[in-house]
Amino acid sequence: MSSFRFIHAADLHLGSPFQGLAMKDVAIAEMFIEASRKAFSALVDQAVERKVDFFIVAGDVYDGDWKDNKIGLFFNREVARLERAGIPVFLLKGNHDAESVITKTITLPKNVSEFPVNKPGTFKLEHLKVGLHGQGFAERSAVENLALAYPKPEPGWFNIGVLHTSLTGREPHAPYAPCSVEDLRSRGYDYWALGHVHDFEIVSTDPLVVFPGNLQGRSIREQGAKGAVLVTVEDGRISYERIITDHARFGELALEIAPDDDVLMILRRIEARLESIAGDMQDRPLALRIRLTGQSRLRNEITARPADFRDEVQAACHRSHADIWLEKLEMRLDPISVGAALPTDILGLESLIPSGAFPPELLADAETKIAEIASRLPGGIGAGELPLGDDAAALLAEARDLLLSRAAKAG
Ligand SMILES: [Mn+2]
Repeated sequence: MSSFRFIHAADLHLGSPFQGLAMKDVAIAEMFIEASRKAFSALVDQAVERKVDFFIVAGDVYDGDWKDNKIGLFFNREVARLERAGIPVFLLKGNHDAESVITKTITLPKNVSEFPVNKPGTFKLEHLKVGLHGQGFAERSAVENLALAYPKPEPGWFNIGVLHTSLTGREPHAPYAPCSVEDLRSRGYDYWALGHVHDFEIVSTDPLVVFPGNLQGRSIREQGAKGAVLVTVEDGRISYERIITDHARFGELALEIAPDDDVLMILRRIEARLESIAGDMQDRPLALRIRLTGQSRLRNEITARPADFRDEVQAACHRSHADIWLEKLEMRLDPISVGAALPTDILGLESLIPSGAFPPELLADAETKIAEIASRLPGGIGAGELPLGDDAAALLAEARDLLLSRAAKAG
């Protein structure tokens, strides 16, 4: 068997709107949007430098239909660099860039081959004795087990199955082209290049079944290092390594504060925890979600003016590293329960506003109103995404705290 190497990438989601960070931080949002493109360019650089023999993208090159041709022009320019380096590219359509979803088109260079969508197809690299089998998505939703219809392996060749799938279920990813690892194994291939799940995962080692994850995290739900996989086959022996491509990262920091902490002390605690985080950034900007918990005598004061306190926390982030951006500040503080003087509730607000769990009809009403607001927000809100990053109960609790603490201050 010949020796060769290839890159397996998936879920580029080019054109994906940026989710997270305050809308007012347009420059910061731009930096993160730019990161998705830079990540793909970095991967193309690696493919050319390491002289790979071919390049696979297992679905979701595009995040959805193009607003204009900008993203198609970008992709063409990058894959043309692969063509000039003599590297063939194999694309598969996923749920986000299914045949019926993408209406615009830019002619791609001759090195690009795309798997058919109505039946499985095979591409052969005769000189390497490599066969690539795959079927893309015709529609956004693919409910059949596509893998079962994949063709028999080319005998004596290195066979690769390319498939966009959630396997038997990978929450929170939508269930598409469902199949079991056993179904894949039954095809008798040497490697399965999967796409759809955004986390890197070695699903099986015999045969090697891999989700490379996406190239760039796009929201707080996509944390940690992101990239593709470089697979090397030497005399029938397969090895792989990850190529990290992300140019910006998302992270989370949970911190419990002490009841008597003043604002300065809270900021000092945050800065102390940021030291190691800043050390790990390797020149990437970081969008950080900070969650504060614990009892605090400052709870009412802070909750009454959330924007000022948020700016203080952002400033603390910048004192630790110039490129730590506060993605969100989650305040989960409890009032001090013992010996605390309750504010005089002149208006009787506390008795009017439900404490504890909210009644279902109030939650339903809140959800309707949030949906109304979401439909008027600028781009960036995907279908099924919670527009304000929290569920209705958490938003109502925040609103209740804000109202009560302002009323307490006024009283
Ligand atoms: Mn997908």
